[in-house]
Amino acid sequence: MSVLPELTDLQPTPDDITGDVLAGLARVPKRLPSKYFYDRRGSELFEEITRQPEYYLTRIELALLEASMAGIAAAVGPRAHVVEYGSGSGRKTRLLLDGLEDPVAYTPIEISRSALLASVERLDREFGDVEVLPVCADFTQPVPLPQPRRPADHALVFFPGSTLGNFTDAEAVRLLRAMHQTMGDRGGALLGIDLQKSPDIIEPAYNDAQGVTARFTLNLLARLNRDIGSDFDLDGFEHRATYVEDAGRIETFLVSRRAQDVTVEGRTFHFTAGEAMQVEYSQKYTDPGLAALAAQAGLKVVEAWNDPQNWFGLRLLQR
Ligand code: AVI
Repeated sequence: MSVLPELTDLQPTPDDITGDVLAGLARVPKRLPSKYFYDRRGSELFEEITRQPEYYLTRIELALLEASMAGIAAAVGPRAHVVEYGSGSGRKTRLLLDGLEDPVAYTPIEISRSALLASVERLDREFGDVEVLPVCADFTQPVPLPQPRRPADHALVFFPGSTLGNFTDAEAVRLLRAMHQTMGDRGGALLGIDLQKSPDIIEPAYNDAQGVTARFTLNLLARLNRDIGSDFDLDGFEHRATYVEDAGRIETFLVSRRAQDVTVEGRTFHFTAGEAMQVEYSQKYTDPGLAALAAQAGLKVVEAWNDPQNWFGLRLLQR
């Protein structure tokens, strides 16, 4: 029988969330952090997004990972400690752990305890030789890495899904600096990045016909109401996602359908009718753009793999 690996639990407390939300609502324009999308329901809805026909990112990245795995394994080298920022559903992780040569350990760092436990339980059962060392934490903050029993040759940070694009450039550089630290001298980082292309392809991915993305965005408010006692009226807001070509990113907002007040921790915030609160960025990259961010973190792009249409890329970064 498989025993669940020991969990390092640094999950954010309701006080952390309240602090972030109060700070975001005090800004002009108002802003909520997208990292709070991923409670249990939010993680389920994100999984559902990845199955929508318009959301090409996951489908293409999985195929690309599969097609490029031999080259990735050769570039990464044997006996890696794989450290994943976010654990997702584990589909990409499974391909990576299967394809790398003799991986020693796997550490997913994931903010949602339910998503972390579900994926870790499955992976631990499937990969008996790989020590699984889960950490429940916000990976945007420094996280001490657990040490595997069998020494690894190097660390490989795995950050698929173009999740880097959910951060502003300044935050992305901070995250890349954290990766620089985690990977050590001989390590690397394997990033999945969505590439710039026609808005006709990008915009529908964030406005699917079934409305799953809209439910995902609105779930942020339901989650905050439950966890920090705010009183957002879910019928009072609607999802809006637009591709801003100059910035090369999708900008997602919750737009107030009417003038209304929202209370958080006894503080009242007024929304005008039509006021747009920013909730997520999804940056789309060019190679020079990514190289510039990496350089600010002391990293170089040393290998690149794209799908045949150049819609999505995998990039290996090293010091
Ligand atoms: C997780 N992240 C990379 C997704 C994205 O594409 O920005 C989250 C998402 N938001 C709406 N749809 C998907």
